[in-house]
Amino acid sequence: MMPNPWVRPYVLTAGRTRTKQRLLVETLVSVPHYDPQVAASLLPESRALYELAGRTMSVAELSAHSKIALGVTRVLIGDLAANHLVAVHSTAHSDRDNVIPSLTLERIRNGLAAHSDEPTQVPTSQAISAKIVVAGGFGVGKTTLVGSVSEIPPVNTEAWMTQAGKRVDALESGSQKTTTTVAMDFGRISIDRDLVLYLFGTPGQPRFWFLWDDLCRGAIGALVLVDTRNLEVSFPAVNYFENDSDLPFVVGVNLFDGQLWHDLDAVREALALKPEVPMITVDDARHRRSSAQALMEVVTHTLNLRNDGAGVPAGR
Ligand SMILES: Nc1nc2c(ncn2[C@@H]2O[C@H](COP(=O)(O)OP(=O)(O)OP(=O)(O)O)[C@@H](O)[C@H]2O)c(=O)[nH]1
Ligand SMILES: [Mg+2]
Repeated sequence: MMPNPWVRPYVLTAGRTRTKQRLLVETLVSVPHYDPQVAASLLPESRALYELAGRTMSVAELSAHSKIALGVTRVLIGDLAANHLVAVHSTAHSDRDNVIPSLTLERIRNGLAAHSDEPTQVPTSQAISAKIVVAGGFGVGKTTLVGSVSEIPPVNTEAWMTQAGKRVDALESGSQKTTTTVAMDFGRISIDRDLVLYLFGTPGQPRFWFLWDDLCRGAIGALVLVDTRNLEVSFPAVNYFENDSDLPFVVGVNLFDGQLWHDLDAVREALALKPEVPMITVDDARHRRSSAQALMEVVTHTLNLRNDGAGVPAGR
């Protein structure tokens, strides 16, 4: 059953915007014991989420497929979990340690190196998830890169996000806020049946900056794509990771036509990039191997920072 588009999002949650469970965008949700009678007893939105979670998917996928705002999805999943109808899986990043174990990072790196176009595997009930953020300005190849390496078609359907969820309760009297939609890329790579890597492309429009913190929370790191023909469009992304986030990041020069027009040092200077930020080239974002290689560099960078003891661990 499709959710009712005429209900203001937070009416469904009685205005609540928080959950007890830690529900990151990549958190996997599954249904331990599907019961059709339970499904029939649920309100349409909760029912839609319950049915979808039967396939074990992330909070972001649940939101995108059900077309229920991310914040509302979180609250409804929280309610389902409180009633033991769905299981909320752990993520690779735990708030307690504020770190992703190095062994998990190595598993991800090896998985990216080996990854081929195998059919999607259904994650086990113990499966955990991790994520890498793909950022950069308009037209730098974010969707292309995510799409080339993902085992699912890029889910850049309109993932419904509400500004209300972050800032203003939609029910506030006189509020003019309505639901806004954002095309958000995400992709999925099953490292194995117990570990799923998600990729999230950041929405570029400035009015969605507030989503970046949410997308970056608990991530392994970020890949910031740049196009040397149009460097300035990626300035805001570089600024964000330099100043507003402690997430490790790597800058990837997308070569588009396979040619490096400017020396990497010149690009580094133009971006005013600190020397410790790695710069790599992405030979062709349309090809899985190039894209996987770039993602491996992000994982390697995070591991190196860890080993140097210099870096802040993945996560915020
Ligand atoms: N030849 C070539 N074309 C590419 C490559 N990467 C991206 N493109 C093309 O460049 C255009 C923009 O790429 P997108 O992946 O849509 O870029 P984006 O960063 O998602 O763009 P926005 O979401 O609009 O900010 C598309 O037409 C792609 O097909 C590449 O590595 N080689
Ligand atoms: Mg795009």
